[in-house]
Amino acid sequence: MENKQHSRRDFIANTGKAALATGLSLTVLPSLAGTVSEFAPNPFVQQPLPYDYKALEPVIDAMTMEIHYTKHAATYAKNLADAVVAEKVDTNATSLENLLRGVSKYSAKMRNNAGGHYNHELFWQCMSAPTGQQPEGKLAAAIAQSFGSVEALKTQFTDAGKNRFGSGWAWLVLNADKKLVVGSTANQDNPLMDVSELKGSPVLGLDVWEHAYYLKYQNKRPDYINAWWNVVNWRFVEKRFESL
Ligand code: MN3
Repeated sequence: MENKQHSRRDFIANTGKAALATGLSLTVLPSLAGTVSEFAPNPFVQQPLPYDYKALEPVIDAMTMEIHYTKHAATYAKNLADAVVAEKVDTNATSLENLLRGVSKYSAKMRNNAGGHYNHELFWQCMSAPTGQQPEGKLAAAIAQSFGSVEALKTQFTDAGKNRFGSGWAWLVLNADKKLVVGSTANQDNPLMDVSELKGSPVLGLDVWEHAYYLKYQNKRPDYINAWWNVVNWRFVEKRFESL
């Protein structure tokens, strides 16, 4: 089942690339139209996890992953689908990112669930089985320019996550000046939103809600963040950065 879904996703992604390469119109792929910086073939729908629930152990335990994906994140996706219908959003005509950019025009339900869905979809992709990867290429150069070093970036980002009071997210963001910056948002807000103080395109996001870590780390959010660096999928983060 999961393999089948994966190959379907690969097929869609490759079809999109092939269409670009041959100059075919992307109108045959409405879900991709105008959404070049989005990372999912159908951004309004929860995508299969790119790995097993236990893949991120020992950093994130299988039960936390399963509850997080099938309960918390699935609920955001369902509530987003309801809000999109209730508030008459044409998902063929607008991207999820554009909806987030103008989210102040919609209800609190839309804000919480569009943000919650988008943030989790990005979060899953930002992780992979512990590999000891380090940032490379253009992303590594941009990190050196903005922060001085990867270690300095990690310190700032970890502080942003630790110091976010209550529930929220820590972010590495490409801002309007094409500079990398670090910050955090409350609840399920994100830096795409017009209501957010931190603004830009999310490159890397970290969920610091207690549901993301409480079973294993209890109240020790800093321990969770420090361990989390071991499962960051820098190969994905590099691609994401280069797509912006
Ligand atoms: Mn979460």
